[in-house]
Amino acid sequence: MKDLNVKELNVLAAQIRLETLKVIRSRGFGHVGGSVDLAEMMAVLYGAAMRFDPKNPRWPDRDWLVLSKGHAGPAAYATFGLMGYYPLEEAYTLNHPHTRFPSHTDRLLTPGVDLTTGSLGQGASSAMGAALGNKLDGRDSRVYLVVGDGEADEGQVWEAFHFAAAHKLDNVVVFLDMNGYQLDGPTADILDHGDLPGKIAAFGLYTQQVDGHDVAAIYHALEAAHAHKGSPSCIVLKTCKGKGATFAEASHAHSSTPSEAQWAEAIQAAEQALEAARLA
Ligand SMILES: Cc1ncc(C[n+]2csc(CCOP(=O)(O)OP(=O)(O)O)c2C)c(N)n1
Repeated sequence: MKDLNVKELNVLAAQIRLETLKVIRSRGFGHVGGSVDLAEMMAVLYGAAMRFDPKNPRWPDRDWLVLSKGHAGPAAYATFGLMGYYPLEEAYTLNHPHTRFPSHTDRLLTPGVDLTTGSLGQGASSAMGAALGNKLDGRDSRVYLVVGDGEADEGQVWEAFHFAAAHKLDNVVVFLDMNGYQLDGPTADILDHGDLPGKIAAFGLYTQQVDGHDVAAIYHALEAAHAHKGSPSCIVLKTCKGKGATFAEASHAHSSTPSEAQWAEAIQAAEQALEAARLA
């Protein structure tokens, strides 16, 4: 890990949030809520934790990101653009015909995407396979897997956790985005998980819970996860679905089709948040 620089990471998170909004705006509508809430996590991963080479996206010794909640693709596209995988403006073609930037992440299309995702649950299993493969190959690469709390309704997620614990995959860090909402309402109303962090811990993952919008808390949790040996880790991120998107933050909407005026207001607010982070 790079040394912790809170200001730098907050600036990066604000850039990621702004660019995520711009990417989705290029299509006019999309999965805003569950994309913008990952900005701080993405900033810590790509700004301080991960080993990657934008000029060689398939570098065998890279760390992997598996965005199993693949509908958050725009947050990945914004981050990869900012990291130099491609000119950022290219991602302003989200879901346009022949784009390299589909709404859900596709490893055959977009540099930086390690696994194709979108069918919820499947990314969790694929990520554990990649982690086991890296171990068998003698690589010290890590796999960072991002799962939604609604996604955790899928039995496949738990099968993947079971597998990872049984195979002692301590090269895996799961981020569980606990924003409390899924596609059509609060997660607790649709299929209540009860004590989600407790259940993950019971499956054998070294589990921590942090404020998902606090870059220092995420950084320190990652340090602890990296230091932990013998079992996979999970960092439960307590997040606000729609964080920083003026039209989505209060409603926690899954998909948004804002008016032009709402887009303009949201972009302006995100620009101001970036400026404030730079001045802090
Ligand atoms: C197997 C499968 N079933 C249903 C869907 C449709 N779907 C897309 S996103 C979503 C809700 C996901 O909720 P959550 O994981 O909490 O995502 P977040 O709220 O963080 O965006 C659903 C049901 C899907 N993509 N895959």
